[in-house]
Amino acid sequence: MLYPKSNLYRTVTSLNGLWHFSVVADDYLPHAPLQDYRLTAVPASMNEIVTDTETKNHVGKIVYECVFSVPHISKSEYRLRLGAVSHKCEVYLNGVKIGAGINGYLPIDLPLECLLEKNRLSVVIDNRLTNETFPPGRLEGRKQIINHDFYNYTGIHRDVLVYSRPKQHIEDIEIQTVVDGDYRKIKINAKTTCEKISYQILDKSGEPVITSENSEIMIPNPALWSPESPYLYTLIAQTECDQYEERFGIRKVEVDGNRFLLNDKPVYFKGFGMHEDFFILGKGNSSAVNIRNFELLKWIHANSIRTSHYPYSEEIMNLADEYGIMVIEEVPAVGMNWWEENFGANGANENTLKLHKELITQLYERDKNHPSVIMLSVANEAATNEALGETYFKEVIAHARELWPLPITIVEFYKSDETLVSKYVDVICINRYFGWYYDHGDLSVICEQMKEELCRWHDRYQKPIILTEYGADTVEGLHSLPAESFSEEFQKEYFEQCGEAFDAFDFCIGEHPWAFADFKTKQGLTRVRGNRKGIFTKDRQPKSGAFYLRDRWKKR
Ligand code: GCB
Repeated sequence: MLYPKSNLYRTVTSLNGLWHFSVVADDYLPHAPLQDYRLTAVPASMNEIVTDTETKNHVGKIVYECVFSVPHISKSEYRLRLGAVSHKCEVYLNGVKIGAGINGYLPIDLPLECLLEKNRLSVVIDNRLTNETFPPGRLEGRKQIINHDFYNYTGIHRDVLVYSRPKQHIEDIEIQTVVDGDYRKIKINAKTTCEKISYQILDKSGEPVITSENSEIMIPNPALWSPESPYLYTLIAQTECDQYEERFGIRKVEVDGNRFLLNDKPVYFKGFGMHEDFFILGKGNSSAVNIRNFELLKWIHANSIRTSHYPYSEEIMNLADEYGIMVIEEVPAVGMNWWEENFGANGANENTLKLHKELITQLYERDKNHPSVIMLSVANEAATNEALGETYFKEVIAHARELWPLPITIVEFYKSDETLVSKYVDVICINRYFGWYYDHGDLSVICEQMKEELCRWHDRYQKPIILTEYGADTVEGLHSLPAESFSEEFQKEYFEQCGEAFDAFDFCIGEHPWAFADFKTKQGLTRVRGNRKGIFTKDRQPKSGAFYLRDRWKKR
């Protein structure tokens, strides 16, 4: 799946901006233009824009509508790309259904076949989460029960683009890089309806490196991609009537014993789990917020992130390539730890499993050419301790391995002797909150408990381990000497204790404190205006712990 780009053969028109929207009944069909509407913004979540609780918390259907026109271009076809719509949607052009979206975090790309002079685009969104959605949820009438810790934002969260491409076009490009000893090659797998295709590779400064009609190209002495040197090449694929430019990097990823190797060198992961979340925008993509996040990641000497708990926008993936931030990609399988209650006694049904696999495929289709992606997480804190969970995830992981030529992981909540799934993955990823959810406020137990935990996992699996979550809610400006929970001092000392434990073992290959920044979640007794475990506040200012991590990671 190629991202829409404009060039001599292709055009892109953005439909971002003001749209009409309305809450609608379950049987609503957009046969006629909306009469009774309110204004909303794309991309954004509607929840942080409206001022009435009823709309903000609406569970059910909502329609978004806009009108657009595009010039007629002979020998070209138009398509529509919605970057992400939360959660499910049906898409109508001039009242006629043209397609549907199955989840809130991956693009919907549809042909626009019957365009008129003026076109009415309607997106009917359903924000309900059930046992057949990702993430899953449960409904009690109109009440939405969710089992994950982030706000259930509703809206069109990423760009809406109408694009044209030639009827005879390049459909897709997959770039595989092969690095073996001194041997470096790229293999291009291009899908095209054209007869002939040729390739040119440009270096970082835009200078041509090589031209070829062959889909296997040797690049003499290539620069490799890494966080220290995020070198990107550009591939230009050219046919007689189409052209497409794709950036790529050359790198080798491998797990060897206790080590995670990038270009044959051991990696220590420093970074965060995060959320796409900001004031007023909700989950709406914003270039300014994205760049601020990456500037902060570099400032604190991070080299990696996990896209907890769903795929992030394409723009974020491009920035990760460019800034040199390694990405553990995660599919929106979060909150799958209540099999009986949510999925029934027989576990997840066939539709759930099918969709889970489909999302892994779609994510691969979207992100396969990003050098920053170095591992795939198939779920966060799932019921890996149940026999049904084992059967389910064994199949999910096998499917992921067929596609992704990368290490695979699952982020674990259960203990090393409880999980039945960690044996199938390459890297152990665990979330642990010693001194917070257990022995709350006791800084003295953290280091020992963490060390014991790391040893238990390593003794059992002999695999490298990353702490993908650990942390403490911290209210900025709250100080306490000696440190007490919720204060900035507590968060800092908490990280110090954890750091000491991680440094004791070379099989511990990384630390991702939770979370990059404070974020909105459902209201609850432990949540004072959201989850406050951020190392940065929601407006992206550092808490005291950030300075400790910056210092530590500079040396690590
Ligand atoms: C977790 C979850 C994460 C939560 C975090 C917390 O284990 O993976 O989504 O936000 O704990 O703060 O409770």
